[in-house]
Amino acid sequence: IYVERSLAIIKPDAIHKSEEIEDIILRSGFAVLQKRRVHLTPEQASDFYAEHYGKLFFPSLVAYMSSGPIIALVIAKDSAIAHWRELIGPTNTIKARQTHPDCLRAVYGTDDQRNALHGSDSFSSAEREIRFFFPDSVVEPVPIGQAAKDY
Ligand code: YYY
Ligand code: MG
Repeated sequence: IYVERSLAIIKPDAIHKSEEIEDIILRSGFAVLQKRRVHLTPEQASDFYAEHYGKLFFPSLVAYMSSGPIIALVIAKDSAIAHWRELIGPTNTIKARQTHPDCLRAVYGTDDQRNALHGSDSFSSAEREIRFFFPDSVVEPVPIGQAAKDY
């Protein structure tokens, strides 16, 4: 059995709350395996969100994600991908405030686009997104119990 990993991003609108958010991540039982603060160029933001290329919101999404520094984290726990998605909540912060008032996007997000946090949506996107931010990271899965002491 191996721990599952997800990419998490603290986006530009929530960067001033990053310490508080990292604290919540740890208290929710995730191990933080890697962490990097970066300011993406518009081209890098476009690459990261390539699946949304051509959609109406794409240009403003790219502008938002390259508007300031972000923090990318590799987080790990059992079912990390689903648990982190559940913790951050629905994509649209405004709707999230109505239906999931305690989720992180409801608390830290700004509007229907600037939603404070990113989470990988599947195993394959997690692998791709982790490699995007941490190209040199180990590819082998991390055995449970070793995450905390080895990283
Ligand atoms: O995975 P998640 O972030 O919850 O949503 P996606 O559908 O993958 O969209 C990525 C990103 O794009 C979202 O976090 C905000 C933005 N966005 C938007 O501005 N307007 C939409 N209608 C849908 C998504
Ligand atoms: Mg997505």
